[in-house]
Amino acid sequence: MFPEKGVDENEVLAELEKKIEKDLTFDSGKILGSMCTYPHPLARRIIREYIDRNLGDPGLHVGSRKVEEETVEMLSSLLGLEKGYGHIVSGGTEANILAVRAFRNTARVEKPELILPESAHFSFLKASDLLGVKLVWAGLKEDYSVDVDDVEDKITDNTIGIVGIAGTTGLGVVDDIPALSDLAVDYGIPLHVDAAFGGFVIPFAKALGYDLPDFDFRLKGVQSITIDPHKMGMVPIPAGGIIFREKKFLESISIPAPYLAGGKVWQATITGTRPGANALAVWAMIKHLGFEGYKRVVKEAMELSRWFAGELKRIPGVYLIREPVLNIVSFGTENLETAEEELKRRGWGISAHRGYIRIVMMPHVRREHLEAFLGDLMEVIP
Ligand code: 0PR
Repeated sequence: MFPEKGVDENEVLAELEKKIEKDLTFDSGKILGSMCTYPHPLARRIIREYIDRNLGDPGLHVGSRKVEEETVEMLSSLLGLEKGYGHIVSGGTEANILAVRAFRNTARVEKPELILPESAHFSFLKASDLLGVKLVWAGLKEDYSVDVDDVEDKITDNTIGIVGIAGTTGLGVVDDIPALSDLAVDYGIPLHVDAAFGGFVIPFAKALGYDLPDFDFRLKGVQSITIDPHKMGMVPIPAGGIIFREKKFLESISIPAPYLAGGKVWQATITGTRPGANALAVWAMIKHLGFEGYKRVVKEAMELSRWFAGELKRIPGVYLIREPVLNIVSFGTENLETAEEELKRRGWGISAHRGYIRIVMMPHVRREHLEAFLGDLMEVIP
């Protein structure tokens, strides 16, 4: 019911606090299955301060628009591209939708089809539904990466693009993007890399010496990349990222908004009015942490994952789905559903809907949290 009379601020706050009391918070150490994290204090400060900035009307917020451009430039450079074209968007879902939309609009075929791995995130189902693009699923190999031969077999005249994943949602697997890129070049089809999670992990892990495939614009077939600052970038929600190699992709999805303060403005994003503060926070976090800072975060997360995987292997009745590739460890148990239920009852923020439990070593996850979790796990398995 819409209240007739307003009430005092403190009363509202007290009522609200009560209502959200049951929310799990990142500082509780109980959230182990999320790809989001406790936002960095600098990012929080920026959001608070500049919450009014709207990138949907860049003529009003000229400075913020420039900062978004610089952010896209910095992300492009992280991904091996001197000048990229893109936006800070609401998340990986919007970024993936924009990529599929750009591929569809530039391909101009009557019955568009997109080839993607069976491990792809469900955001592509939304893209398919919204854009009338048929999804053609490619199978996975034993190591859970996409079967590139199967991708090749599925290419037709209707193929508008191929998707590769750099950090799958369930297991953190990185597809053989170099092989997919070769295919893309050979057949003249654009390749989109969903690095929503891996984009803020792989470049740093490679610099630390982890053996991971190339996945970015250094590969000629890669035409677009999703990279989400609101995952391992430690920026508050919403902050996704989409980068295109060429301007034509962005232009193909740009709609004129003729009456805005900046004169005739072109909008490529799904959202019109959109938070400038989050783009400013991405810029600030990249400036503040730099490559070295993110490398430190990733080093800890990768080491913790290897340690955790080793501990899991020592528990009878528990098995790893595969050795960790990035900072995600997924495992199964004999009576998974009962174990999940009991772990949740004990307050753990995890899920097992894919047939395994996924633990994501986000920056808020510490060894002591995992030790406590392992203790509970040993108690709940038969
Ligand atoms: N691409 C990949 C590879 C993803 O893993 C995800 C999200 C997306 C795209 C879509 O990104 P947005 O959710 O930003 O639109 N993967 C997470 C997942 O499904 C999303 C998530 C995050 C779920 C935090 C739970 C959570 O607590 O696991």
